Amino acid sequence: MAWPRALIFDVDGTLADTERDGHRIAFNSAFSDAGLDWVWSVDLYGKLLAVTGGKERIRYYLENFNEGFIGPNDLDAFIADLHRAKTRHYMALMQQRAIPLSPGVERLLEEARMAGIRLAIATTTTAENVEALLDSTLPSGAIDWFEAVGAGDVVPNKKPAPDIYTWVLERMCLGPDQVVAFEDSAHGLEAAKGAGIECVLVTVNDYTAEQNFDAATAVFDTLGDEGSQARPIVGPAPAGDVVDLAYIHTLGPQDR
Ligand code: XBP
Ligand code: MG
Repeated sequence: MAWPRALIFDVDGTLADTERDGHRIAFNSAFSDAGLDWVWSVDLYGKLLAVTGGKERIRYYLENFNEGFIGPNDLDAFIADLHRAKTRHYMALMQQRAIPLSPGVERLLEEARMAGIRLAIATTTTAENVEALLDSTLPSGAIDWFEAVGAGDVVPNKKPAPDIYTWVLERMCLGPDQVVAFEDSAHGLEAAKGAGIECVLVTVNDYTAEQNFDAATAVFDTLGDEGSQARPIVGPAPAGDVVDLAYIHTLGPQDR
């Protein structure tokens, strides 16, 4: 199979449903440790997801939902400290195996590895969080399955900017027309498309199901797995009931 040469995965919401019961909980624990009475509810967190990146999200919260907070003089350092604590809490949650991979993710990763299709990650979350999630859900050393791990502050502009996808493509020496991106959100879709990746396959979750995915090549509830078929929201149904390499190949240029 000449196309695609690589699969590039977003992490949060795509590899696993980590926002509501992972990142949100870790933010709240960090706030509590710091003696702050901030509590990010499930609903509020949905609004805060308008901004990607944890440090950026804390700042957005202060500017839009907690304007009365009198912060320290060095707000950047304060936010960075809070965010480091949040990362520690998130990693601890992953060590407790708090969040499983989404249906079909491990199946598709294994299939791609067997077929020699290259794998990469393009995420706005922190690199340690990616490794902690993979360590808790896949065989040891699974981070090495991914040839490039584009994460967090490695680029100056987070999604919806295309920078993280461009960074990954450069590291893999691949063009945008040689890969498929997997995303769960409108921000992620915009980032991949902005980098010139036409084939973006979206799997939705509770926070992203109502977003606009008109620009996606296909939209599913999940990738589907044994006993739970992938339900297409946009695009053709896969012949084998799951999003597998045979199905992904049908989404690409047919002369390759
Ligand atoms: C998800 C995000 C991240 C996480 C928090 O990005 O927006 O900000 O919510 O991560 P993606 P950090 O779906 O691209 O993986 O706190 O580590 O920034
Ligand atoms: Mg995501």
